[in-house]
Amino acid sequence: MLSTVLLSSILLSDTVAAQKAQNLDEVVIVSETGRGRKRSAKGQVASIDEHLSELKNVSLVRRGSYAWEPVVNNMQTERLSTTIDGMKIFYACTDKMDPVTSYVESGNLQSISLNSGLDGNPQATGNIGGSLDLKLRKAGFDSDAFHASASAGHEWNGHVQVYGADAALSSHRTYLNAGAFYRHADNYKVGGGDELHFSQFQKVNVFTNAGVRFPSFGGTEGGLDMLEATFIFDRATDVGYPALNMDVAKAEGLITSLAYKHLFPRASWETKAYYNHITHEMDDTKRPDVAIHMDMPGKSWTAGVYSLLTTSLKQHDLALNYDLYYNRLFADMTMYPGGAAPMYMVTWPDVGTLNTGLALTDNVSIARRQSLRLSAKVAWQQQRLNNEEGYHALRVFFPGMTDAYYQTTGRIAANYQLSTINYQLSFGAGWGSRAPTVTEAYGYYLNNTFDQYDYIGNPSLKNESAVELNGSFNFSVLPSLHFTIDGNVFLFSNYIIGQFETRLSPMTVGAEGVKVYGNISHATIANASLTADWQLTEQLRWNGKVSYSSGRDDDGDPLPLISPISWQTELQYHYQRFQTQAIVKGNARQSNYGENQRSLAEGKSKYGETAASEWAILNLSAQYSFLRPFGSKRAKLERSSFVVRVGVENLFDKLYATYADWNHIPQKGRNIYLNLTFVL
Ligand SMILES: [Cu+2]
Repeated sequence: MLSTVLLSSILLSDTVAAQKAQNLDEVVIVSETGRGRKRSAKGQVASIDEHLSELKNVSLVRRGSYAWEPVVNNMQTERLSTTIDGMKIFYACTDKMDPVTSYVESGNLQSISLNSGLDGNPQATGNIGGSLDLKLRKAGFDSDAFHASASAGHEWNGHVQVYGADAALSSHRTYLNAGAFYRHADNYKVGGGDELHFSQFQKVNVFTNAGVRFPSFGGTEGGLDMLEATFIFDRATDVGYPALNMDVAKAEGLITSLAYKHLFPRASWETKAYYNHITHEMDDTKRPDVAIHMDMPGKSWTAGVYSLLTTSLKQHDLALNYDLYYNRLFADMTMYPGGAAPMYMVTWPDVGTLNTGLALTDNVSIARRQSLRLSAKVAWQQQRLNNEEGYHALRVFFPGMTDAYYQTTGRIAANYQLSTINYQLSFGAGWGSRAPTVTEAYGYYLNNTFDQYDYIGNPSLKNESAVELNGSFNFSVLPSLHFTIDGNVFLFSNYIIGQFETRLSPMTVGAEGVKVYGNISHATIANASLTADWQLTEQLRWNGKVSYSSGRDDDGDPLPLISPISWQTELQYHYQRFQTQAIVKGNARQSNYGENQRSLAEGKSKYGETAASEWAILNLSAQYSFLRPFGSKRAKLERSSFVVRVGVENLFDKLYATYADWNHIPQKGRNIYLNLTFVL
């Protein structure tokens, strides 16, 4: 659906300039009409999580069928930055049930771009592993008066239903688009046919964007000053989390922004103010055998502004960004032990974070085939604990703590690229640091169901930092056969991770003990991959990929949730408006987990991870687009299209769980889907 974009040339050139200056490592196209190699076989009907899984460096931690947690370069949320069109947004769940990617829908987005490692997008802070920016889809200024699209999808396993529609009105001076998206899923069946209880969800999303271009002095055409506004409302209800002890009654996000843009002859300057608000309510009332019923709501709101200037000066493509945001995070918990008085505690003590930063990136063409990219950011932040009760509870463990903290973080990265006809070579290095997250610094008895420990934050944590080295080599064996080898290594100092604290006893029923976040002197995460791409004939294309990762703590023990060897091979056949593909993918056995001798002697698995079996599945898909595909500059009628996509995932109905499936909840069994998209 939502295939109504035609950016005016003025906006398009602006976007291209911004992308050049950002050196995007990978982009997945979400909207039906966007152009680019990477997109989901399910088209725009795919969930954000499915779109994300198309990215090479991304894997997803799954706690249910909704709201998967993106992992980049084997690093989770704490070490990543996720922004929506440059806007900061923070999740509101102490159990990570709501990564911020769960508060948008495919219909809202044009694409998702990923910058791997420390070379982040200008608004990113704390992005050691990488930064994701979700690019909103806007109608743009265009002479065409009206576009509309509608889509519907059905998946037989779990009776997933997806409906979406949108419409856009645009002219040279103004545009307005609006749309709605609805998803509903029942419990799905795992391989072999068993139903996975509490894997249902429901979600609605509405959005609107509007833009005005002011007339230039003395001119009749649209001018160089424009104002753009965005509004997104997203609400998920009755979301089951089969891997956790609780579900979600409601997770609601409100995202708003107002941007002012001015175009200079060789530059663009955008200033955006934004506000977003998230409410998250957990629910265990539908679970059988709950020992102690609990209420656990969380709230997050963020207000911010950024101002980005991009320009081209001789051989330089420069981007200068200033940003400022203020975020409030509060979560509490009320336990209702049968027959006794309720117990109340604050789990995130209403932490206010004021963060401001300055970023500069420069893409320099050194010679005809060589370029250098430099990026740097420095950020300063203040945190204040606004909830007295939460502050005093934490102070019992840290008598020296105060209610305000200051941190300075930064990053700097350089990357050199050499391109010839036969090969492309790039290597880079960077350094960056991040401040502890609110959970790591001030969390209070947060039960982690992965290792069954209650976690307490540590306000005296030092910033974590890392040196990154990366390289990539792309070469052709035949004109039609390309290989890419790439790798990166992150050498951490003061790596933040939970550590056993035997002097404290847990509060959660069934918890094994307490961990307190601490800095370990060093840790290493390394990733390497080999990809091949072969255009066999004009119609037939093959690609394959294998990747290897490793993560070690200061004792040399494996860090948790590091991918085992993973691989994928895909054959694509393309003839006119018909396309079909077969993908086989799998993981080797996950046998590298932190079960060292010392912790085993104490009867503990260091990070709670256990083995995951190897697996492989086969997916088939096909698509046919009737009428002329969108994008041709013909008459409007010819631009309309009707796309049918059908496919089957996990054809052989394998029962399997990946290393990233929280508590080994099994993946979907055989799943047949049919998606229809109509674009006018
Ligand atoms: Cu939650």
